[in-house]
Amino acid sequence: MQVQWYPGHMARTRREIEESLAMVDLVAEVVDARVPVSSRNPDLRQLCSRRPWIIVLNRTDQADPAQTARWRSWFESRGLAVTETDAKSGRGCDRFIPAVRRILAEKLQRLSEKGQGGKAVRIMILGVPNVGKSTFINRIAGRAVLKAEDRPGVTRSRQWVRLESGVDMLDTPGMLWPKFDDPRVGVNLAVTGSVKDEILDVEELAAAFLETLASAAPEGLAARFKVGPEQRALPGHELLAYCARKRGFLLPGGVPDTERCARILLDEYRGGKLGRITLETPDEIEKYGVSEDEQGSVDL
Ligand SMILES: Nc1nc2c(ncn2[C@@H]2O[C@H](COP(=O)(O)OP(=O)(O)OP(=O)(O)O)[C@@H](O)[C@H]2O)c(=O)[nH]1
Ligand SMILES: [Mg+2]
Repeated sequence: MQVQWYPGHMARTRREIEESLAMVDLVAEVVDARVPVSSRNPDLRQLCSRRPWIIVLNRTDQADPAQTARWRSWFESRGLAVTETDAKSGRGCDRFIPAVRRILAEKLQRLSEKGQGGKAVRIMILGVPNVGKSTFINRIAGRAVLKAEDRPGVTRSRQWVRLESGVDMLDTPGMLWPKFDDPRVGVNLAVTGSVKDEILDVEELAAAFLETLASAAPEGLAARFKVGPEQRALPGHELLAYCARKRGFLLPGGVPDTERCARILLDEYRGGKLGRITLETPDEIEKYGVSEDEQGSVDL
């Protein structure tokens, strides 16, 4: 399934990020812990590759904790600093600023020797839509300065937020890239809410998602939709019809109401009713090959 979503304002966002880059000391990329690779925009990496970088592995409350630990090691083994957060409750957010100060320690030391130690540290927050960038900044700031809502595209322009601790944080609109090379990336971004629902065929999405779930979380599917080992290998559309029948979602004449089932499946996943499920693991990603263009070189 191919999901395309690159509205006009994305190009403007890209330009604004590029412009702001010279002003910031560090880039913090917020990613969704349920899809830590699919929710990374390759364009952003390229755009900001010469800045110190930290990964904010957010939405950890919705992800499988064991997988989150594996992802953390995976990123760290590639030389990237990581903080794990649940911006909704605030868990983990207090470790972010100390981690940033550690990364910038040498630069801050140099500035202080030059008598410029009082300057604010400037951090740009980047990420795909709806991962929790604005909520994260609100948490760190300790007040709800930025608008945050459960849909993609809430933040429309850049906004600086000044913290008492001598840190300035720049919120940016969520950014996608023009084309997903792997169709699973589109599915993962749609399921986790980074792509607007209206542009999607919900049944097609649910069918593709069910195939992922059948391997990533068979327990959740078994508990809510009675999917047993015999059904797991079914093609997505058949699996969707099976789930609709098992839940009693039927149209007149006993036809499975696959559209209703699709909506409920997505709602239940997003609402955590299927459990804390991470949709991609480091092993899989290694299998389908991920580029190694991480931030090796850093301008401090
Ligand atoms: N469960 C959970 N929900 C979160 C977390 N972080 C953010 N949210 C919720 O996710 C929704 C989106 O949050 P935003 O902060 O608006 O996301 P954003 O990345 O700024 O989105 P755009 O501005 O649209 O790009 C809100 O309903 C938040 O409450 C988290 O760690 N866990
Ligand atoms: Mg926002």
